[in-house]
Amino acid sequence: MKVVSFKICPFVQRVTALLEAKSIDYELEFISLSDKPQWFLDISPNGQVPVLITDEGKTLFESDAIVEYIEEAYPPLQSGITLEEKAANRAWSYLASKNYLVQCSAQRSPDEDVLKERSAKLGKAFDRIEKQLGDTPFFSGDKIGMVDIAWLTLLHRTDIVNKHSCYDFVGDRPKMKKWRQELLKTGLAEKSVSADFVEAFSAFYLSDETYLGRGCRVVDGSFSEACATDSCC
Ligand SMILES: N[C@@H](CCC(=O)N[C@@H](CS)C(=O)NCC(=O)O)C(=O)O
Repeated sequence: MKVVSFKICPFVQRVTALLEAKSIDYELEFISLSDKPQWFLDISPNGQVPVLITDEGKTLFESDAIVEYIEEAYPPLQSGITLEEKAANRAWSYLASKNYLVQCSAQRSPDEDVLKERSAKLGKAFDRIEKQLGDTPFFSGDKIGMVDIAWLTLLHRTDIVNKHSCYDFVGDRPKMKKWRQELLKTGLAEKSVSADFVEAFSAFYLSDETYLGRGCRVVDGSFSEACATDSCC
């Protein structure tokens, strides 16, 4: 199968993370979103990535639909779960994916005030998942599942931002912090993106144009002057 991709797209990463978690072979084809090729526009009804082209040549779009297809068409990540558990997984996954663009926009904040406002929005979703997390390494227990895959992209990005700027979108949420650690330990974050992902991500989100890129740091819960080194903690 083939995934039509854009390097720093979180919706694409959710799909590739699931493929990696299931050890399914796939090819990637990167396109430019500012100059979409005609073949892509011909097969993508919404003009967006990800698009998945199955081994049979069928074209699928919308990441929610694609991950559902991958979960059902191949040996499941989570076998033997009830319909209610499946529905709950969808709902908690949706809380992640509907916040991908919220996180993107927060990462692009030009200044402190905008960052505060945008990260507060993301924080509401983080509060809800923090309340729902238990004491197991992953969302539903000891094995990685669909909700973990959906949240992986958000948590991966919080980790990159945190390493660059000392600002942590996760904030004071201990269960999420532990969860992020467990998810990163699986290696799926790196496997689901290209080798130059951090570079490409940083060029867009952590450049001089963004508050995070200029190396904001948090002291006693508030932002202090910019610090532009790679590691300012
Ligand atoms: N609802 C879509 C959202 C995908 C999406 O927003 N993709 C972005 C890249 S991260 C895109 O293709 N943007 C190009 C455009 O909208 O023209 C999904 O879940 O697949």
